[in-house]
Amino acid sequence: MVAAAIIVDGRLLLAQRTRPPELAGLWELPGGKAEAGETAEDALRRELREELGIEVSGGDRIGDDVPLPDGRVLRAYRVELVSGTPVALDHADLRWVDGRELGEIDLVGNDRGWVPDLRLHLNGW
Ligand code: 523
Repeated sequence: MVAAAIIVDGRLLLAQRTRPPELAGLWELPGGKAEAGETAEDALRRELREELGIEVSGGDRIGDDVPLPDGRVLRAYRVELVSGTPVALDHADLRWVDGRELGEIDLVGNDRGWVPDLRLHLNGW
């Protein structure tokens, strides 16, 4: 599983989940499942095109791997917004947050461990 940290002008893009019910309403770094044969960057480019209608590039790791209960691993990557304006095609809503807001928003549990790393990127930008 891959998740994207998209930072523009010192703000991080968060997306609000619609499913499953236990995660609906919580905020996440957008992303999804890498398909067989896809690199992480391929998967991020495809998922973000499908979910947000944007083109991204890059893919340096951010934060630690998060093991999921089903045996998969969730990894976050810093990507650059190349073109487009994000639209919530598969999420309930989108928000751009600064470092302070990132600490106050209700993130999905799996993404919470990345907050200190994300803050470094937000403040150092
Ligand atoms: N997470 C998660 N954080 C996060 C993402 C992108 C995903 O905790 N930033 C978890 C949530 C789900 C699982 O990863 O337990 C699958 O995410 P989902 O539903 O966004 O990805 P899909 O739809 O590509 O994959 P499947 O639902 O597994 O088919």
